[in-house]
Amino acid sequence: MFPRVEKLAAMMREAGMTHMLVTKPKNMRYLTGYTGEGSMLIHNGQATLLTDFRYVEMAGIQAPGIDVVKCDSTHPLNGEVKAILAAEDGHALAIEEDRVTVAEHKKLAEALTGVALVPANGLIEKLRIVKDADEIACIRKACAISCQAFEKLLGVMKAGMTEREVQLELDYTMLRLGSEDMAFDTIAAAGTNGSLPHAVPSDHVIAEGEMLTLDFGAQYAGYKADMTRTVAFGRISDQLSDIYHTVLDAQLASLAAIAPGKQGRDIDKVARDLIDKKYPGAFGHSLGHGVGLDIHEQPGLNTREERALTPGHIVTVEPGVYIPGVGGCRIEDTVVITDTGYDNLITAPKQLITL
Ligand SMILES: [Mn+2]
Repeated sequence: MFPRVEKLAAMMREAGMTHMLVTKPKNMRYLTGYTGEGSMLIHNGQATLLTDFRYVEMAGIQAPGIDVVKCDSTHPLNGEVKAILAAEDGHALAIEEDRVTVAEHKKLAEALTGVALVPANGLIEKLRIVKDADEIACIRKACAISCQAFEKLLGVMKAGMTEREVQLELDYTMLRLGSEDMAFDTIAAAGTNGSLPHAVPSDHVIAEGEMLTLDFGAQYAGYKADMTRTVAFGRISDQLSDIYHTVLDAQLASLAAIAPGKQGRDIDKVARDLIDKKYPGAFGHSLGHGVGLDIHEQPGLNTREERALTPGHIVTVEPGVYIPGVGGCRIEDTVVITDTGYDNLITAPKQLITL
């Protein structure tokens, strides 16, 4: 009934798991389409949603045919889980160990005496790492909205605006173009703020001679886009120009290295070696990360990633240079790995744009 639940069930059988309690909202959505609160028990190859009155009707609409157990104060969720395990002779429950809090774990352990709580070991994330055609289409759409919004912004953005004004204009434009939300809080960092990779937009007034880094993304059907562009206002210094072109060279070189079968660390190294030669230590974060329902997913493009890129992986490629007191630059695309290389979902120009 739910193909992804069936795939998970097969992985569970292989891992010797009989019951799994899914509590991450994105994982519940991925498996069945359900976006509300509650928990989902995967057992016997099926999904049972445990939720309260507020979500019972919605569950039937979003995930037609899903088995729903209505919980309330006299039928608490953990008690319902216990009853199902007891009826099915389940002695171990896999839980999302990177989500369940210490307090929740304590309550669960008290409610489920005699049941071992074991780690789910990221089985669902392993499924989510390879995107199917529908998911790729949603991320492509989110990226297209992001690029359209950037293009419109270029027509209205000018020196004299604050970072915050630019951020609001960009966010509003993405929403007008069909983005259901921001994929994450938009970053707008001008001048010396540009050395802060995750700067919060401020009342800083953008001046001639500064660069502005914009890191943003639209969201479509739950799926996120992630892109960064850095633009110049008026005439910038030779130093800033060199920073820009170093980052651009690193971004293009690492993109050119992308191919199925390559390890994430190989791609990271291409950009890192190039930048370290000119600006040692100025590129302090990883080259990229997976994107999907979450803004940071697997696989990574970083110094440790040994997994091979596989068709259906969607990753960002985002080298940067950050120099405190001077400024910074980052250029980022979101790409999908294909059988022969990659498909860049971000089409916005990358040559230095001067406004
Ligand atoms: Mn990113």
